[in-house]
Amino acid sequence: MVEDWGNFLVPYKQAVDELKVKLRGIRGEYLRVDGRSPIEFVTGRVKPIDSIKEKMVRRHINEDRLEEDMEDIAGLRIMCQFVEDIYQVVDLLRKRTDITILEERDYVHNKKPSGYRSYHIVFEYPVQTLTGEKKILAEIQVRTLAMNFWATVEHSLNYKYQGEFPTQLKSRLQSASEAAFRLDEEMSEIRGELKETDQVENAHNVGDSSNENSNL
Ligand code: 0O2
Ligand code: 0O2
Repeated sequence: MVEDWGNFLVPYKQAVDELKVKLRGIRGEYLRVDGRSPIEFVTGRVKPIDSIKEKMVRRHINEDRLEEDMEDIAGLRIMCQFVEDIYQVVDLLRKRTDITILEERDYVHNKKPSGYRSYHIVFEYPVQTLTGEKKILAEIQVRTLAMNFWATVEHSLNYKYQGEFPTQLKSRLQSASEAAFRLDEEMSEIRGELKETDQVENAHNVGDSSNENSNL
Protein backbone atom coordinates (compact mmCIF):
# COMPACT_ATOMS: atom_id res chain seq x y z
CA MET A 1 0.00 0.00 0.00
CA VAL A 2 1.17 3.54 -0.69
CA GLU A 3 0.70 5.34 2.61
CA ASP A 4 2.12 8.70 1.63
CA TRP A 5 1.89 9.56 -2.07
CA GLY A 6 4.05 12.64 -1.58
CA ASN A 7 6.93 10.52 -0.25
CA PHE A 8 6.38 7.78 -2.80
CA LEU A 9 6.72 10.23 -5.70
CA VAL A 10 9.88 12.00 -4.43
CA PRO A 11 12.40 9.80 -6.30
CA TYR A 12 10.28 9.99 -9.46
CA LYS A 13 10.31 13.80 -9.35
CA GLN A 14 14.04 13.74 -8.75
CA ALA A 15 14.54 11.46 -11.77
CA VAL A 16 12.39 13.65 -14.05
CA ASP A 17 14.22 16.81 -12.97
CA GLU A 18 17.66 15.22 -13.45
CA LEU A 19 16.81 13.71 -16.81
CA LYS A 20 15.34 16.95 -18.15
CA VAL A 21 18.62 18.68 -17.38
CA LYS A 22 20.65 15.86 -18.93
CA LEU A 23 18.58 15.61 -22.11
CA ARG A 24 18.46 19.38 -22.58
CA GLY A 25 22.23 19.28 -22.06
CA ILE A 26 22.60 16.94 -25.03
CA ARG A 27 20.68 19.45 -27.15
CA GLY A 28 23.01 22.23 -26.04
CA GLU A 29 26.08 20.15 -26.80
CA TYR A 30 24.83 19.28 -30.30
CA LEU A 31 24.08 22.93 -31.04
CA ARG A 32 27.55 23.96 -29.93
CA VAL A 33 29.36 21.22 -31.84
CA ASP A 34 27.20 20.67 -34.96
CA GLY A 35 25.03 23.77 -35.11
CA ARG A 36 22.00 21.46 -35.23
CA SER A 37 20.42 19.04 -32.76
CA PRO A 38 18.28 15.92 -33.32
CA ILE A 39 16.54 17.00 -30.10
CA GLU A 40 14.18 19.93 -30.66
CA PHE A 41 12.83 20.15 -27.11
CA VAL A 42 12.32 18.06 -24.01
CA THR A 43 9.41 17.90 -21.59
CA GLY A 44 8.86 15.81 -18.51
CA ARG A 45 6.30 15.12 -15.84
CA VAL A 46 5.53 12.91 -12.86
CA LYS A 47 2.24 11.15 -13.55
CA PRO A 48 -0.51 12.82 -11.50
CA ILE A 49 -1.84 10.64 -8.64
CA ASP A 50 -5.33 10.46 -10.20
CA SER A 51 -3.85 9.17 -13.48
CA ILE A 52 -1.76 6.60 -11.57
CA LYS A 53 -4.90 5.35 -9.84
CA GLU A 54 -6.90 5.30 -13.09
CA LYS A 55 -4.12 3.33 -14.84
CA MET A 56 -3.92 0.88 -11.89
CA VAL A 57 -7.59 0.03 -12.49
CA ARG A 58 -7.25 -0.02 -16.30
CA ARG A 59 -4.15 -2.25 -16.27
CA HIS A 60 -5.07 -4.31 -13.19
CA ILE A 61 -1.95 -3.19 -11.35
CA ASN A 62 -1.86 -3.93 -7.64
CA GLU A 63 -0.74 -1.00 -5.47
CA ASP A 64 1.96 -3.24 -3.92
CA ARG A 65 3.43 -3.79 -7.41
CA LEU A 66 3.32 -0.16 -8.59
CA GLU A 67 7.09 0.32 -8.59
CA GLU A 68 7.63 -2.78 -10.71
CA ASP A 69 4.56 -2.69 -12.95
CA MET A 70 3.91 0.97 -13.77
CA GLU A 71 6.68 2.08 -16.08
CA ASP A 72 5.72 5.66 -16.75
CA ILE A 73 5.27 7.29 -13.35
CA ALA A 74 8.37 9.24 -14.36
CA GLY A 75 7.92 10.27 -18.00
CA LEU A 76 10.10 12.24 -20.39
CA ARG A 77 9.34 13.28 -23.94
CA ILE A 78 11.88 14.17 -26.59
CA MET A 79 10.58 16.02 -29.63
CA CYS A 80 12.51 15.82 -32.92
CA GLN A 81 12.19 17.62 -36.24
CA PHE A 82 12.61 14.53 -38.44
CA VAL A 83 11.81 10.80 -38.18
CA GLU A 84 15.52 9.95 -38.68
CA ASP A 85 16.35 12.14 -35.66
CA ILE A 86 14.25 9.79 -33.51
CA TYR A 87 16.58 6.88 -34.31
CA GLN A 88 19.67 9.04 -33.76
CA VAL A 89 18.33 9.94 -30.31
CA VAL A 90 17.49 6.30 -29.57
CA ASP A 91 21.05 5.23 -30.52
CA LEU A 92 22.41 7.91 -28.25
CA LEU A 93 20.24 6.77 -25.34
CA ARG A 94 21.37 3.15 -25.87
CA LYS A 95 24.98 4.24 -25.33
CA ARG A 96 24.35 6.05 -22.04
CA THR A 97 25.69 4.45 -18.89
CA ASP A 98 23.34 6.23 -16.48
CA ILE A 99 20.24 4.44 -17.75
CA THR A 100 19.60 0.71 -18.15
CA ILE A 101 17.17 0.09 -20.99
CA LEU A 102 14.69 -2.69 -20.24
CA GLU A 103 12.36 -2.42 -23.20
CA GLU A 104 11.94 -0.54 -26.46
CA ARG A 105 8.67 -0.17 -28.34
CA ASP A 106 8.78 1.16 -31.88
CA TYR A 107 5.34 2.64 -32.46
CA VAL A 108 6.87 4.87 -35.16
CA HIS A 109 6.89 2.07 -37.72
CA ASN A 110 4.30 -0.09 -35.92
CA LYS A 111 1.63 2.45 -35.18
CA LYS A 112 -1.03 1.73 -32.57
CA PRO A 113 -4.59 1.04 -33.85
CA SER A 114 -5.54 4.58 -32.76
CA GLY A 115 -2.92 6.02 -35.16
CA TYR A 116 -0.48 6.84 -32.33
CA ARG A 117 3.21 6.94 -33.26
CA SER A 118 6.24 7.38 -30.99
CA TYR A 119 9.33 5.44 -29.94
CA HIS A 120 9.10 4.32 -26.31
CA ILE A 121 12.05 3.39 -24.14
CA VAL A 122 11.49 1.93 -20.69
CA PHE A 123 14.53 2.01 -18.45
CA GLU A 124 15.83 1.78 -14.93
CA TYR A 125 17.38 4.90 -13.44
CA PRO A 126 19.26 5.19 -10.13
CA VAL A 127 18.29 8.06 -7.84
CA GLN A 128 20.46 8.98 -4.85
CA THR A 129 18.24 9.36 -1.78
CA LEU A 130 18.99 10.02 1.90
CA THR A 131 18.71 6.30 2.53
CA GLY A 132 20.91 5.29 -0.39
CA GLU A 133 20.44 4.50 -4.06
CA LYS A 134 16.95 3.75 -5.30
CA LYS A 135 16.38 2.38 -8.79
CA ILE A 136 13.14 3.50 -10.38
CA LEU A 137 11.44 2.72 -13.68
CA ALA A 138 10.94 5.54 -16.15
CA GLU A 139 9.83 6.01 -19.76
CA ILE A 140 11.08 8.24 -22.54
CA GLN A 141 8.82 8.84 -25.54
CA VAL A 142 10.67 10.04 -28.63
CA ARG A 143 8.55 11.54 -31.43
CA THR A 144 8.51 14.12 -34.20
CA LEU A 145 6.76 17.47 -33.84
CA ALA A 146 3.99 16.19 -36.15
CA MET A 147 3.52 13.01 -34.06
CA ASN A 148 3.44 15.18 -30.94
CA PHE A 149 0.82 17.48 -32.47
CA TRP A 150 -1.41 14.49 -33.28
CA ALA A 151 -0.90 12.78 -29.89
CA THR A 152 -1.55 16.00 -27.96
CA VAL A 153 -4.83 16.70 -29.75
CA GLU A 154 -5.94 13.04 -29.63
CA HIS A 155 -5.10 12.87 -25.92
CA SER A 156 -7.27 15.87 -25.11
CA LEU A 157 -10.15 14.54 -27.23
CA ASN A 158 -9.73 11.18 -25.49
CA TYR A 159 -10.15 12.92 -22.19
CA LYS A 160 -13.34 14.55 -23.45
CA TYR A 161 -14.80 11.29 -24.82
CA GLN A 162 -13.28 9.13 -22.02
CA GLY A 163 -11.68 6.80 -24.59
CA GLU A 164 -15.00 6.03 -26.33
CA PHE A 165 -14.63 7.81 -29.65
CA PRO A 166 -17.58 7.71 -32.08
CA THR A 167 -16.59 5.48 -35.05
CA GLN A 168 -16.42 8.38 -37.50
CA LEU A 169 -14.13 10.40 -35.22
CA LYS A 170 -11.90 7.36 -34.71
CA SER A 171 -11.40 6.95 -38.44
CA ARG A 172 -10.84 10.69 -38.99
CA LEU A 173 -8.16 10.61 -36.30
CA GLN A 174 -6.56 7.61 -38.01
CA SER A 175 -6.43 9.46 -41.32
CA ALA A 176 -5.14 12.60 -39.58
CA SER A 177 -2.36 10.42 -38.17
CA GLU A 178 -1.51 9.20 -41.70
CA ALA A 179 -1.50 12.81 -42.92
CA ALA A 180 0.92 13.72 -40.11
CA PHE A 181 3.19 10.82 -41.08
CA ARG A 182 3.12 11.86 -44.75
CA LEU A 183 4.10 15.35 -43.63
CA ASP A 184 7.05 13.86 -41.73
CA GLU A 185 8.09 11.89 -44.84
CA GLU A 186 7.80 14.97 -47.05
CA MET A 187 9.87 17.06 -44.65
CA SER A 188 12.58 14.36 -44.60
CA GLU A 189 12.60 14.30 -48.41
CA ILE A 190 12.92 18.07 -48.59
CA ARG A 191 15.76 17.94 -46.10
CA GLY A 192 17.45 15.15 -48.08
CA GLU A 193 17.24 17.16 -51.29
CA LEU A 194 18.60 20.29 -49.61
CA LYS A 195 21.49 18.25 -48.23
CA GLU A 196 22.28 16.90 -51.70
CA THR A 197 22.23 20.39 -53.20
CA ASP A 198 24.44 21.49 -50.36
CA GLN A 199 26.96 18.73 -51.02
CA VAL A 200 27.10 19.53 -54.74
CA GLU A 201 27.61 23.23 -53.98
CA ASN A 202 30.27 22.40 -51.41
CA ALA A 203 32.09 20.30 -53.94
CA HIS A 204 32.09 23.31 -56.31
CA ASN A 205 33.17 25.76 -53.64
CA VAL A 206 35.80 23.84 -51.72
CA GLY A 207 37.07 26.01 -48.93
CA ASP A 208 33.99 28.26 -48.90
CA SER A 209 32.48 27.90 -45.40
CA SER A 210 29.62 30.34 -45.95
CA ASN A 211 27.03 27.83 -47.16
CA GLU A 212 23.64 28.38 -45.51
CA ASN A 213 22.38 24.79 -45.48
CA SER A 214 25.45 23.12 -44.03
CA ASN A 215 23.77 22.34 -40.70
CA LEU A 216 20.79 20.47 -42.06
P1 0O2 B 1 12.19 27.90 -23.13
O1 0O2 B 1 13.38 28.37 -23.87
O2 0O2 B 1 11.71 28.85 -22.09
O3 0O2 B 1 11.10 27.46 -24.06
P2 0O2 B 1 11.01 23.49 -16.67
O4 0O2 B 1 11.07 22.60 -15.48
O5 0O2 B 1 10.56 24.91 -16.36
O6 0O2 B 1 12.25 23.44 -17.50
P3 0O2 B 1 8.47 22.51 -17.06
O7 0O2 B 1 7.76 23.73 -16.56
O8 0O2 B 1 8.56 21.34 -16.16
O9 0O2 B 1 9.89 22.89 -17.58
O10 0O2 B 1 7.70 22.10 -18.33
P4 0O2 B 1 7.96 20.88 -19.35
O11 0O2 B 1 6.61 20.57 -19.87
O12 0O2 B 1 8.79 19.80 -18.79
O13 0O2 B 1 8.82 21.52 -20.49
C1 0O2 B 1 8.48 22.69 -21.06
C2 0O2 B 1 9.61 23.02 -22.02
O14 0O2 B 1 9.27 22.52 -23.29
C3 0O2 B 1 9.74 24.51 -22.11
O15 0O2 B 1 11.09 24.80 -22.42
C4 0O2 B 1 8.86 24.79 -23.33
O16 0O2 B 1 9.23 25.96 -23.98
C5 0O2 B 1 9.15 23.60 -24.18
N1 0O2 B 1 8.05 23.36 -25.11
C6 0O2 B 1 6.82 22.91 -24.82
N2 0O2 B 1 6.08 22.82 -25.92
C7 0O2 B 1 6.85 23.24 -26.95
C8 0O2 B 1 6.64 23.35 -28.36
O17 0O2 B 1 5.58 23.06 -28.89
N3 0O2 B 1 7.73 23.78 -29.08
C9 0O2 B 1 8.92 24.09 -28.51
N4 0O2 B 1 9.95 24.47 -29.28
N5 0O2 B 1 9.14 24.00 -27.19
C10 0O2 B 1 8.12 23.58 -26.43
P5 0O2 B 1 12.05 25.59 -21.43
O18 0O2 B 1 13.12 24.65 -21.05
O19 0O2 B 1 11.25 26.22 -20.35
O20 0O2 B 1 12.75 26.64 -22.35
P1 0O2 C 1 -0.72 9.55 -20.19
O1 0O2 C 1 -1.88 10.36 -19.75
O2 0O2 C 1 -0.08 10.05 -21.43
O3 0O2 C 1 0.28 9.32 -19.09
P2 0O2 C 1 -1.47 1.30 -22.52
O4 0O2 C 1 -2.00 0.68 -21.31
O5 0O2 C 1 -1.53 0.48 -23.76
O6 0O2 C 1 -2.07 2.69 -22.74
P3 0O2 C 1 1.31 0.77 -21.82
O7 0O2 C 1 1.22 -0.65 -22.21
O8 0O2 C 1 1.62 1.10 -20.42
O9 0O2 C 1 0.03 1.61 -22.27
O10 0O2 C 1 2.48 1.36 -22.65
P4 0O2 C 1 2.57 2.10 -24.01
O11 0O2 C 1 1.38 1.83 -24.88
O12 0O2 C 1 3.90 1.79 -24.57
O13 0O2 C 1 2.58 3.61 -23.56
C1 0O2 C 1 1.52 4.22 -22.91
C2 0O2 C 1 1.68 5.70 -23.07
O14 0O2 C 1 1.91 6.03 -24.44
C3 0O2 C 1 0.40 6.39 -22.71
O15 0O2 C 1 0.40 6.66 -21.34
C4 0O2 C 1 0.45 7.63 -23.56
O16 0O2 C 1 1.33 8.61 -23.02
C5 0O2 C 1 1.08 7.10 -24.84
N1 0O2 C 1 0.05 6.55 -25.73
C6 0O2 C 1 -0.12 5.26 -26.04
N2 0O2 C 1 -1.15 5.11 -26.90
C7 0O2 C 1 -1.62 6.34 -27.16
C8 0O2 C 1 -2.67 6.85 -28.00
O17 0O2 C 1 -3.39 6.12 -28.68
N3 0O2 C 1 -2.86 8.20 -28.00
C9 0O2 C 1 -2.08 9.04 -27.26
N4 0O2 C 1 -2.33 10.34 -27.34
N5 0O2 C 1 -1.09 8.60 -26.45
C10 0O2 C 1 -0.86 7.27 -26.41
P5 0O2 C 1 -0.94 6.70 -20.53
O18 0O2 C 1 -0.65 6.30 -19.13
O19 0O2 C 1 -1.99 5.88 -21.23
O20 0O2 C 1 -1.41 8.17 -20.56
